[in-house]
Amino acid sequence: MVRLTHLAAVALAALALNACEKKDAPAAGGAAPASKAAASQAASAAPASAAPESAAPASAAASDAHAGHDHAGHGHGAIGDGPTAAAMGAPEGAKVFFVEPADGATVGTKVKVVFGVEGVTVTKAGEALKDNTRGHHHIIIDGEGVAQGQVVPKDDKHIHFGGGQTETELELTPGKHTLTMQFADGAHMSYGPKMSQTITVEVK
Ligand SMILES: [Cu+2]
Repeated sequence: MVRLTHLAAVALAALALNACEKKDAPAAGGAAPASKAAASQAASAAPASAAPESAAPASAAASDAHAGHDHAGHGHGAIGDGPTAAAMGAPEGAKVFFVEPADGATVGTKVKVVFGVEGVTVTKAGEALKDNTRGHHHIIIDGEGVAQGQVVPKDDKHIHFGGGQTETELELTPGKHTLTMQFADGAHMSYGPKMSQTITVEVK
């Protein structure tokens, strides 16, 4: 009886040791479950009991790194670390403007619109997410520009030109309307009021 138990213990210990080696379990803990004879699954118990200890420092480190950068104005997680183009803001002196129509123009219900840029390059949506010299146009009909870092909504009044278009034709109802250009980065995040212009047109 004594011998059997002893043998069993040795066998279990050997098993546990073996399991540990095979699993390259996070060190330490491995021996402990073996002494509890129950050691039903020394192999799985070891990593499990070791996990909380080794996981804690790892996640703490992660959240430290996380705290190290500025969260303001960028959509976190979607595009990885570091500021997005929109969060950086467009370069000094850059602007967007309507080439057509002119502010205050009287136009038909089909309105040709031509977008102008200075100091930035028009590119497709989804590209150059960290490059604050790039982005694409949006038109907001009878609405307002979008605050810097906010994603431009997509609906009847907020039209994206994610293909990198520099002109379009709008269909408007008769009456007075405002057209607002809004430049935004590759992730549709607005460069804010500096990269926006609003004009009024009279549709006849
Ligand atoms: Cu967009």
